[in-house]
Amino acid sequence: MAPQFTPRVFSGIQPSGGLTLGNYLGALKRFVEMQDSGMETIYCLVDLHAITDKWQEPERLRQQTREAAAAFMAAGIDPVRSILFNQSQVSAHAELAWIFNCVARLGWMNRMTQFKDKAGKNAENASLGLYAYPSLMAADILSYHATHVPVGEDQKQHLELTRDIAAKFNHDYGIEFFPMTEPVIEGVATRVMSLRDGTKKMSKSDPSDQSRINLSDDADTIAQKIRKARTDAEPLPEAMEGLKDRPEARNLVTIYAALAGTTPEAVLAEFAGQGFGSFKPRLADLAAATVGPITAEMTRLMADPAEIDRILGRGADRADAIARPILQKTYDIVGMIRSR
Ligand code: AQP
Repeated sequence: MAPQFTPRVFSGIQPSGGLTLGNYLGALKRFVEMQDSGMETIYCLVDLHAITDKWQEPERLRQQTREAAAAFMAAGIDPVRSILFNQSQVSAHAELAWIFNCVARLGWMNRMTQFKDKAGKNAENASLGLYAYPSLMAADILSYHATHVPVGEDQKQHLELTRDIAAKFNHDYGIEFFPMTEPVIEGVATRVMSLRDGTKKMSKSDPSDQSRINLSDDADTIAQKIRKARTDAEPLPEAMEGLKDRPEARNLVTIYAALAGTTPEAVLAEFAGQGFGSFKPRLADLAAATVGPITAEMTRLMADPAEIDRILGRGADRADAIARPILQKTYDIVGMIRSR
């Protein structure tokens, strides 16, 4: 009989820059909801992933990791009810990733669209770490036998690969050891787009700061970015069908709906026939009302970086206590001698 896995939530965010409204609406908001629903939740600042794409200035990486931890807590993650830590403090992630590098097939990795997007035309110059990123992500999740992973739409393919790795491992060794993790891709804004180009994802590493709303932006900056956001000259339509070929307009309506806790259809019912001159200031107010309290709390938490480090250390101890036995058992299944 297949084993029953206890419901357990795991997810992470790269501290490769300040967190964006996309990270918040697509991931962090859901992290908080899952924690508040009473599930066992483990959240990670994936600093090993953060060095796969670009070289990170060491002091800046430390700062970004603390800032991301502060953003998690300011958004509602309670480091007592959830486990909150940075990935590199729990070595099981990197160790299990090696085993998974030997399970995953090159053909699977070659299909990963995020690698193609991030490596761009110069794939020969991309790091091996960027290529192996999805294998490390599978290790992040399966180190905890996590059953549910809340993510934005862009991570769907990586979650499918995680299931493929788990299934092949289980099949190769003839044991139902790793669970088939379920992606949780829910909410109105699972893919928030850039403010400068409605066909590109809002991303913390986009070279243009104008393309995103950062969780550290103040109300004036948010208003200015939304005022300058690319749109078109048409008024808002009555139904979503009318936004089919208007990616920038659709994006702003979706962001509004997610922030207001409603649907894009309800937003259009309110604003149909109006131009962006009246819509944008209302969106800016809504965004500032969500981001403002988070920014204020982040600033308060960042005043004591040593306390953030202590919280991450305690989280890492708790995470290690779950991951270490799973890793030991994995080594045992694979046939590695464990004699000390
Ligand atoms: N624009 C987005 N809309 C919805 N969800 C998003 N996420 C990221 N961008 C959006 C979700 O946030 C979580 C953490 O993502 P990540 O930091 O691990 O990596 P990413 O997906 O590559 O996000 P970024 O911001 O684009 O990072 P960089 O620029 O460093 O690569 C994930 O659940 C993701 O889906």
